[in-house]
Amino acid sequence: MRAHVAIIGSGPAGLLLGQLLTNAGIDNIVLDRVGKDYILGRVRAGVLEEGSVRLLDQAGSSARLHAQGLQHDGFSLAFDGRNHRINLWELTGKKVTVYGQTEVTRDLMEQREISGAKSIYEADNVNVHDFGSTSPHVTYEQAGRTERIDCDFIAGCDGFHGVSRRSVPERAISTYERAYPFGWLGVLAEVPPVASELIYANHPRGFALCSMRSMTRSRYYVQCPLDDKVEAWSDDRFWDELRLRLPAEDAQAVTTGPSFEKSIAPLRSFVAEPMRFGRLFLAGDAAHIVPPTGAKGLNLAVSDVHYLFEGLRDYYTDGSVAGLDAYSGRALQRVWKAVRFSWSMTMMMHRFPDTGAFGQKIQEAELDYLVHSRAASTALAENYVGLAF
Ligand code: FAS
Ligand code: PHB
Repeated sequence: MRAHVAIIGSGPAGLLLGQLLTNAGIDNIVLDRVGKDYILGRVRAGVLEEGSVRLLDQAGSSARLHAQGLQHDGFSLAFDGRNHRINLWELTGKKVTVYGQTEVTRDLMEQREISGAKSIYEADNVNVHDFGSTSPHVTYEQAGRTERIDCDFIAGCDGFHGVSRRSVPERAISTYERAYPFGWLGVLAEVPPVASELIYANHPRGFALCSMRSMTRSRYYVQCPLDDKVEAWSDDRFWDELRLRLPAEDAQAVTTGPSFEKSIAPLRSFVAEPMRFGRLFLAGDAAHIVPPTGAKGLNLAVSDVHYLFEGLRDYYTDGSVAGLDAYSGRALQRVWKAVRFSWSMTMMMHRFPDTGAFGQKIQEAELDYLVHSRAASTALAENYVGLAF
């Protein structure tokens, strides 16, 4: 097989890049080690920046997003028993769209099927080869045979645990990491959300987040110990803990019900530099991870794809390599700003075992200053709605 671009990973980064390339007449093959259903069964992000919506518009994959997505022009910070609204629209003139990553992925998969572009699922033992040369290739195993894809470029969109970044020699890559001493226990339940906008709660018992997928489907999270187990959390225990961490008005308004998804995700900040190695380009979680506190993970994958697509389009349109040469620097400049924001939101909103009552008071002072200072609220808001691509 041969393609201009081999894309490893059929998550949002790989599928969005594939769609943009296909629309531009640049043939590409998407590979994934698992099947579509497994990918669609993963519950992840929920908030899209305007820049992400625009790129999905450009890809032609946003019809359902516009029909079903919820436009939010603010969210609340809850602390010391009260809610404080951050008016994104008034502070930045921008909004965010609440639309689950699962739906973004579904839309992109459906569009790829319609386009007829080649996708290979359940590809075992995917490996990347000769990306330091001008003729890289990818191999994988399926039905007992080893297959080969010759290409011009490889896009490593295979997430944090993928093969792409691992294939780069250690001497050629620098990594920066911060692991947080807690995780998020998340549930999905077919119940109306407690409020019409998101609530990020700082509480002495721990962080909580009230989000949603629609006005009938809620997504909630509570901070939990790293070694916690989903089995230790009955629905009743979850609902009780969530309500303990919310202001009284919200705690009374929570509609409880059976959860149909419950999982624990660890939190980490991670960046790999550079994001380009010859003809191999890393995009999305393959290159960086952020704690979901700032709703940046999926949106960073999208901005990486924006920069990488522009570079590949220019290469195939007029032979220019400028965009490809600039990719890593351009992407990392935006990545680090989002990593900083996600880190700062995480430090401000969570209980850290070693900072005790003093740490709680410092966080409450920071939050009190933030919600009463237009300058500080504006800085928070412009990071949350997403910095320019
Ligand atoms: P993905 O991880 O989505 O996709 C990578 C794909 O590559 C997968 O389908 C995988 O099967 C495939 N792959 C991996 N190794 C491979 C190999 N060797 N060969 C072939 N294929 C391979 N972000 C937010 O903004 N908000 C959130 O609330 C949030 N919650 C999250 C919860 C969890 C548990 C995780 C893990 C992430 C969360 N994120 C969140 C971040 C998440 O949304 C990512 O940013 C987003 O999935 C990035 O998309 P991709 O880069 O496409 O990576
Ligand atoms: C979600 O709805 O899953 C979500 C929303 C905002 C975040 C994190 C997760 O910051």
